[in-house]
Amino acid sequence: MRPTHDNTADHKDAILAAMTPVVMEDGGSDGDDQTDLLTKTKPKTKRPPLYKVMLLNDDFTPMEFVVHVLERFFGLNHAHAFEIMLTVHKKGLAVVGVFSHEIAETKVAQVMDFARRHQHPLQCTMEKEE
Ligand code: TYC
Repeated sequence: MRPTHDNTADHKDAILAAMTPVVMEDGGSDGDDQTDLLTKTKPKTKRPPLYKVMLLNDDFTPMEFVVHVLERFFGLNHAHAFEIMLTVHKKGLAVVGVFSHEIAETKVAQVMDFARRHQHPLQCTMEKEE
């Protein structure tokens, strides 16, 4: 006679599998809407924000000093440094690099300190990138 409830080992495994929530390592779909409600999570892979470091124009800092700053603190070659300095001179400001918050802060502090020590009013600022 056939039992009312099939309690074979295989069938017990199938019942347990159906009751076990599927946790996907990537938070993706397992193709089952029911378990998705229980297990879908946002993969948090947000990159840290970047910061633009800018030089501002003024009427007093010598051009050669600005070129030197760009070579020394931003690793630009002479031609590139001269070009960026001229952009600042003509347009009022220019982005001279994009960095993590900590590196950007260090660059700004280094430039401001160097300018102050040489008694030039050169200004360097940072701004979060959109
Ligand atoms: N305008 C300055 C001058 O004519 C040169 C200069 C360039 C100053 C860039 C600051 O960030 C600057 N001597």
